[in-house]
Amino acid sequence: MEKNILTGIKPTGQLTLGNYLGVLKNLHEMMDRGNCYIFIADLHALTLPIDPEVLRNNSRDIAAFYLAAGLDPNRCALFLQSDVSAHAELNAIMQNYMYMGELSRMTQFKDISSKIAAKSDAKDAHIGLGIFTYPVLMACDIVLYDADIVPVGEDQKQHVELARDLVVRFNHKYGDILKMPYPEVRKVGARIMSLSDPSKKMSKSDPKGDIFLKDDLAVVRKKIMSAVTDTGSEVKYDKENKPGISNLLTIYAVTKNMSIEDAEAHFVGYRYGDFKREVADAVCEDLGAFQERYRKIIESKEYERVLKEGAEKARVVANKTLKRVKEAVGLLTL
Ligand code: ATP
Ligand code: LTN
Repeated sequence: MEKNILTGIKPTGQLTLGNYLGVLKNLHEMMDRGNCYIFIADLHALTLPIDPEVLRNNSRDIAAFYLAAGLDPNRCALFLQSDVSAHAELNAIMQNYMYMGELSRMTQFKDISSKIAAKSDAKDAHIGLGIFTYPVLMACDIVLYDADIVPVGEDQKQHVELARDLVVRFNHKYGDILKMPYPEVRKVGARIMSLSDPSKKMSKSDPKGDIFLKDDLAVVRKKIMSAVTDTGSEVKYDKENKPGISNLLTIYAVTKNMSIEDAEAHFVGYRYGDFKREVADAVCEDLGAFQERYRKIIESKEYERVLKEGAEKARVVANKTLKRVKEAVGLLTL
């Protein structure tokens, strides 16, 4: 039977080269592998303060980015999480089956809440409930579509593991109701690091060292040319001792669809400067074509129809799961 593949992306900021290489570039392969559900996790974006107009624009952008990256709306469902009410409904049920202890052990929650708590201004130091219960909603996103495979970056693996715990717990109590999902973290490009500090993930909420997908190509080139490198002069993949060079090699390999070994072999004898120039050429060529497609999609508003039709397809599947769960726990479905 065909596998169900589900992934979500939070519209909290400008997408980065990390999102592009880690997720968007794998769309083709993903559609070949199974039934794909791809959604914009806009409810998750509300877990930290965000300006309404920024949220709206980010959501539109993400839809257009997915289409520009080659997503075929006839072969998958692309939709807004908030447009399929079953996510929020299932969340209201599932929050009773996850525990405060396990949620408080989540790395993302610990990181974010400690940052908020450390804020100097006490009035900004409130930690919303949503960031704490984030993994409950995420588990609902996953089980609603009977997802077999959940492609995520390394940082989100822990949340998918928790969704698996929930499935075991729920099914143990009510029978075989929920499907068991598997997190899938890609090897190459799974974690693109910051260009200014290669010990940190390139992340849209930490914009230093980022390349944004909407950056001017001249800016992209400049950022790559001034990326932090390491001591020594050899272009070699060695994450421990050469994190900066290893990151640039990863970026090159994923951009060119080649293995790290092949990329390394290609750069034997190169100096850092020439190496960076070639990485910049590769990224700019790829990103330039991508940006052109994105602009056309935004102008034509093609994303609106795609999102509406995607939500219709998603609702059919999600509502079936929701009904199964409601019946299992004893809610009357009339
Ligand atoms: P934030 O910093 O706000 O957590 P993010 O940049 O990590 O945001 P998400 O919306 O959390 O982005 O993630 C979207 C998808 O992109 C996820 O699958 C995530 O793991 C992946 N991703 C994010 N950053 C990177 C990165 N630097 N390298 C590879 N994949 C990434
Ligand atoms: N938490 C994820 C986004 C996300 C997601 C999901 C990913 C929300 N729900 C379900 C996979 C499956 C993130 O921050 N990247």
